[in-house]
Amino acid sequence: MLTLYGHPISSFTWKVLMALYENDTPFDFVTVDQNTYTDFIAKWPMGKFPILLDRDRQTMITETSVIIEYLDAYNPGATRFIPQDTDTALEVRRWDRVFDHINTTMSKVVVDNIRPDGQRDPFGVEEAKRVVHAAYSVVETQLGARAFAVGDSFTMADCAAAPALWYATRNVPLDNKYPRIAAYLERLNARPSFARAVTESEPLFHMYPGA
Ligand SMILES: N[C@@H](CCC(=O)N[C@@H](CS)C(=O)NCC(=O)O)C(=O)O
Repeated sequence: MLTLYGHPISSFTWKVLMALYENDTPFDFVTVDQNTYTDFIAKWPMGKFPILLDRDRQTMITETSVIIEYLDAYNPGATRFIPQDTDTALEVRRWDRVFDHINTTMSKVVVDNIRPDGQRDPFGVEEAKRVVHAAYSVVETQLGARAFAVGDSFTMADCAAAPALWYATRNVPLDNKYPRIAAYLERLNARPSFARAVTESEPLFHMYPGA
């Protein structure tokens, strides 16, 4: 049995939820909060979530990209996240990294909004926005006429893209400069696996100023 430790409004948790929902993979969900934090941090002192526990195989997997590769290897379903072709697989991993980079960089902008006066970092925020715009521009070029981030099929890169772009575009707006990203995000928003992760978390949006 699989158990995912995460938080319903965490963008990296959405990335893995999307992969689980794509294939209707059964799992239990543990919300990382004040009640479960001690247990979570004992399991993974790095404190980064989500993490996945596979009790049948008595193993713990951390890092969202590794979790999704793990699901693809040990719990495969109709949606495959890593293509068989080596070169296409490398492209998927490369764009997965780009979208995770957007995700992490965007969170600097969000976190700054909730810092107390006097502890904000305007230079760091401007630099983060510059990096996100640079990433938008390479993603815009990459998308071209594609429906998905890499090749013709949905992959792990799209699992990374959906939450990263959903949150990033609310905090670093596209400003009508990236029409392919806007259209791609609409397609991702309409994907049932992602729509489900977002809808389920809506009651908690008030907890996160960037949502
Ligand atoms: N590289 C990690 C990033 C995970 C991550 O940053 N998760 C955020 C939640 S969206 C987190 O754990 N934040 C709490 C913290 O950094 O202490 C992964 O892909 O799993």
